[in-house]
Amino acid sequence: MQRKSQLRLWMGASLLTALLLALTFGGCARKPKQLAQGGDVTEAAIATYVAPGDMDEYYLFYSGGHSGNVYVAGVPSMRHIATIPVFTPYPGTGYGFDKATKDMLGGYTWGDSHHTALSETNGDYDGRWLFINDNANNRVARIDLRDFKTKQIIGPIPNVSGNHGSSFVTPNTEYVLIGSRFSIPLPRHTYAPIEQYATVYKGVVGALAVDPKTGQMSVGWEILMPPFDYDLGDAGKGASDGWAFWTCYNSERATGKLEVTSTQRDRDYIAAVNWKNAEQAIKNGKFKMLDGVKVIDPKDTPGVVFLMPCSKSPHGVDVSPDGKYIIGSGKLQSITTAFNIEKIQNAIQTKNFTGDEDGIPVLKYEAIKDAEVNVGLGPLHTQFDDQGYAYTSLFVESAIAKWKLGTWEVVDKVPVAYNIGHLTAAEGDTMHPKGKYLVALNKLSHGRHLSVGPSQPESSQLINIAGDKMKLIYDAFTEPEPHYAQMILASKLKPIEVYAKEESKDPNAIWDVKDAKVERSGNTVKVKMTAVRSSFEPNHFEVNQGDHVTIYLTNIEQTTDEIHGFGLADYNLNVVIDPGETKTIDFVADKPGVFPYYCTNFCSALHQEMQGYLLVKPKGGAAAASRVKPVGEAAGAGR
Ligand code: RUQ
Ligand code: CUA
Repeated sequence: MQRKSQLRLWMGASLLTALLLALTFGGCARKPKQLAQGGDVTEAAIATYVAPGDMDEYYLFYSGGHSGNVYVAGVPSMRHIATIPVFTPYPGTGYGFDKATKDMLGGYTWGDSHHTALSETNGDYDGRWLFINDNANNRVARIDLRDFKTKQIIGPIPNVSGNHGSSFVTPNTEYVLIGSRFSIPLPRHTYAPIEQYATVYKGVVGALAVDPKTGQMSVGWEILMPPFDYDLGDAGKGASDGWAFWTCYNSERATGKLEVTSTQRDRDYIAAVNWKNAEQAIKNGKFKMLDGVKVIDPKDTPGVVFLMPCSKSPHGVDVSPDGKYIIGSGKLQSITTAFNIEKIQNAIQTKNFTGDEDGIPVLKYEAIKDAEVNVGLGPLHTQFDDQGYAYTSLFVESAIAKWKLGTWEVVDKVPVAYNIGHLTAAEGDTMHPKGKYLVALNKLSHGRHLSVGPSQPESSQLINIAGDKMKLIYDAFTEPEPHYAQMILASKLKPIEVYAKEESKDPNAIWDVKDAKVERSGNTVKVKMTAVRSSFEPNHFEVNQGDHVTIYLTNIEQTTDEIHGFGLADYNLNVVIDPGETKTIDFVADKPGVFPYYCTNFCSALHQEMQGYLLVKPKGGAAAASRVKPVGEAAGAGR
């Protein structure tokens, strides 16, 4: 099997080489250009080409920014494979229309998803869950990687405002980190004039606890922080296990035009939280309740939080694979700072402080740093490979710098197109990065694709990092807007292909068309419905106007890919049921008339015949029905 696919790969590669050579020397109109970075086109093509029917080596999970989604692609092909809706309704999979997902969205129709966080065991991806934060509405979601579906959304999380410094996980997924990007008077919904910003407004950092069996999140604890803007985070591991770090800007506690007012000081901070001590403080009762959450005030609880001075307006903070170095990047300077966890712990023990902020000790910068690495302009985020190198994205310079941990020399740079934000290397934020691939997540893509007008996609560029020199090998594009992304070995995931009938826990599921039924009690109507190639059962049912209708719809198929949909026009209902899945559809039949329902997923030769009717008898009988205006008319149709 292995040999066969290797042979296929080799044959594919040689065919491709022949083709590319023919193209290069044959004077064809589509002559491949030399890569801008001087790389070899043929080599790049072979490195990224995944032949039809072959599989990619890695899954790439992109956050979808304000689209509220997560995108799944394969590496090295960079092909988009799926969209996982998280914070936003998504008709493509019927997400946000059935009762369970609608309840989970809690009335919100968007979120701003920033940082993917694959669950970890002993500091490595374990392929169980993917967490992602919502920067807008202070939430965190959990996707189950067994079926690639969003299973929980927690939030709005009390006291957190703008949950940006999230959802990084600790090495055994004990916690998912949370943090306030915006400080506000607490608890939420408290009013205080903006003039009191520096004294009354507060930020928090904290953690959601994760049930190790189920992945279920609950609010763990929070720490009351000065009114800075908590930006990015990362959990310690190895040598720094038990610590969590967040960068913060605006240590000036300024308001107004922050681009000026918050960049006055030479240094801002990284907040270092000893989360094991935080756990202990909670156990010892050293907290107060704030909006239902256990909140630690660092001035009454020493030993939990310390501030590490960092280059001004820092953005990313990233812990090296062994946990020894904490890399903080100040986006307004050309250096990135490598802090040493041993030195940090020493400085804490010897009380090598230079002052405090609201009772939180500030560590002496010179005592805790190992190096300032001159990486280039606008450093943001850092990832790691398996050879002891770090890769830092340079927003202003539009490049990636490769540098060595420990010797601190910058050994290579590759330009990207353009203005890179995050970057992600293969398992590049774990204790055992894999090297080989790096993806640059760029903010601008101008001129790299067919024009689609003023609203342009984001660009992601695949870079080969296997050799000494980084080689740009592929351009891909996505919908707005990936922030972070993570890459996990495909072999670590074993997704299911159908929901097994034996595992169904829904008490309202039925598995035989003969069990389909309509039950009425008062003005409540319950419909147990099946979907199977190529009909719904019941294929019509009648209710009275004003009835509360619940349909329990089971796709009784047990065959891969046999998905059915249920679209009901005028009632704005669209649900998709995967094989073996049951979904609950809940609505009030407030519009009288006859409404067709039909299968939305092309499932068989008789897919088009998979349809039925909802009949809604008008209040006051048939005479009233003829008086009811058609829906379009009532709404004032046309523009
Ligand atoms: S951010 S471009 Cu929301 Cu992670 Cu750095
Ligand atoms: Cu079922 Cu189309």
